[in-house]
Amino acid sequence: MFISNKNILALLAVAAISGGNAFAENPCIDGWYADPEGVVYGNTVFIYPTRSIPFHEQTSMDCFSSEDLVNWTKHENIIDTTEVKWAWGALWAPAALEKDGKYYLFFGANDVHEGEVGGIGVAVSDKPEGPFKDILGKPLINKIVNGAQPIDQYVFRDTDGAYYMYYGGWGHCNMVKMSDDLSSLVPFPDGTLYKEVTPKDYVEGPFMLLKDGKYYFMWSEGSWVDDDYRVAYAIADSPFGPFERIGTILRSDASIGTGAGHHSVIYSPKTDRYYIVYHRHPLGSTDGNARVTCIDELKFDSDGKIIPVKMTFEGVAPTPF
Ligand code: FUB
Repeated sequence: MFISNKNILALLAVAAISGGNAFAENPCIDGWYADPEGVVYGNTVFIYPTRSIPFHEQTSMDCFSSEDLVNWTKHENIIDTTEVKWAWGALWAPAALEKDGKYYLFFGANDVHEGEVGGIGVAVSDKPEGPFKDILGKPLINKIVNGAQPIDQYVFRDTDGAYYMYYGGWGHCNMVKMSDDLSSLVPFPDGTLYKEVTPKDYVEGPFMLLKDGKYYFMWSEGSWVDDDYRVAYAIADSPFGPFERIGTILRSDASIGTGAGHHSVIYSPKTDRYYIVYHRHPLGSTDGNARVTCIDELKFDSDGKIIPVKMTFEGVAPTPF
């Protein structure tokens, strides 16, 4: 009997979910990678991370693709600072999405401070794995508004087709509305361009998940170099909040890894399961940049609350998308 690759994958997924042992392993990709943005394009999952290497060497980005969360293909140098003329270094924390057949990559550059060039940029490609071209030739957001460093953007498509970007470091989170071509900001109905939506204890790394009509807003707290780095969340009825902190969903586990945070969430419609893609420090590491990318399952209780994540070494079962 002929069994296609797709059927083998589905069989493996069922076997693993029902007690088999063909799991993915954590870290799920080799190398020092942080701030992973997981995105599903068709039946393929992409991870866009920061290269967590010495600061002045963070001048390029790689991405990774997989059809099962177990086997990953590396796509090297999808964008670098020779393409982004205004960026001299520190390409951080990408956000990726597809719109109208084009693949957009947002990123932070230069660890920008007041009066400097840098901030959030936007690039585009015909393919998810790049190469990406800088669209504007300058930052999309350069200014420090409401105290928020322009880094760690996440771009969210609401049910009415509006695109919002949540971003911000230094303990402040802003929300902006994006133009149709995702290359400029447009005012909210009240004429403002920036709305501060900072939840209690927020530090950086915002992420939004729409599930069952509720807006699950998540963020990282603490310092990313320390063991107390963690992820917390709120649930709101609107993308504008208010975002009332409910609790911590990801944190250090002294038997698995420390400083777990800056995450994203992906959903497999084929298994109806959610997965958290995040970074953590390996046990015993002392270098703040020693960060690896991992995937574990994200589960909800019967009230829709997020159950704190159990980090693992074995990772998740083979999963089709
Ligand atoms: O990787 C560089 C910075 O570290 C990110 O922008 C922050 O979110 C933190 O993870």
